[in-house]
Amino acid sequence: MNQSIDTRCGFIAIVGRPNVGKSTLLNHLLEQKISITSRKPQTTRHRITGIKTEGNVQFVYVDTPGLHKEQKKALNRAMNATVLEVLKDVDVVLFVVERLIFNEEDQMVLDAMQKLKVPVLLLINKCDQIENRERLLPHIQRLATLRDFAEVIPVAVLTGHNLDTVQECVAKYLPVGPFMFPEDQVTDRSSRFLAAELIREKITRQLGDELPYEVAVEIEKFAMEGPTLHIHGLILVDKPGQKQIIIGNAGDRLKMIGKAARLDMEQAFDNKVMLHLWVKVKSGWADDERALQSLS
Ligand SMILES: Nc1nc2c(ncn2[C@@H]2O[C@H](COP(=O)(O)OP(=O)(O)OP(=O)(O)O)[C@@H](O)[C@H]2O)c(=O)[nH]1
Ligand SMILES: [Mg+2]
Repeated sequence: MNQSIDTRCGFIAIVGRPNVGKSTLLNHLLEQKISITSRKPQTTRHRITGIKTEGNVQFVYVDTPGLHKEQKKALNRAMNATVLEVLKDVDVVLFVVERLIFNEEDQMVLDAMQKLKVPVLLLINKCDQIENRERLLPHIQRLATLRDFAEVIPVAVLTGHNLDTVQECVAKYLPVGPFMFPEDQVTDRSSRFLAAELIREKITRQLGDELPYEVAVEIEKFAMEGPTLHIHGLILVDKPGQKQIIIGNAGDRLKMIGKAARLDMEQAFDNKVMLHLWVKVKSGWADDERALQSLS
């Protein structure tokens, strides 16, 4: 039988304000870590595609940076622009909010989708953290008046609650058509990109609030030598003081960052990894449109 008649395939954007759990959702839907996560807002900076093929359905999920109000720096403006760009060309949208909150930034996301004709599924995440359960239903009813959502689904991504339902619902709305990617492909991002992101994740997670978000990572080497994958990562910071914070006492912190990143890389690349990290000051990169392009 002709595959294009039998199969469904489409793009599903995952949007929402920072920190609601979009990247965690992508990783759980894929059952694989593709997108980095942390408890801090604005962790994701790029559009990240995660592909899942199950039976006759291919889901092409697109994780996006959290849409946010603060747009002073070029980096922040670029992140918001990425979200709007992704929304232009998708088949289904997963709009993620959290707990019983719907604030100004959630409203911004909703406004950005005003003219969209494709189905928007509203996911209320972190339901595991809702103490007053009886308040959930009225909250859902209120949110349902904000737009004609195709579905409203309470979920807890971390515990997996209702994720099957999400996937089943998404499948219903995907257009009939041939697969766009090979069935075993999980992302369209390169291994180099994933390596840089894993390093950035460990920095974001380990540095608490000591460091602003002005850190970027470039991979200078990514090569097999014998049975070992050698990766060299250059960490760019904005100010000399930040370099010292990342390096830590006698290099302690950089070692911890390196170790955690290496362990994740070995899992992601299914190979022994030798990771070298350097830190360099490159002032103003988060405000430099050209530098941003080289990072995307
Ligand atoms: N309790 C609880 N925490 C969750 C759940 N889903 C995600 N989180 C946590 O929420 C935090 C933010 O998750 P991310 O996936 O990085 O959020 P994001 O929306 O991608 O954030 P940005 O990339 O910054 O826009 C992390 O600490 C997650 O572990 C959930 O279902 N329950
Ligand atoms: Mg994210």
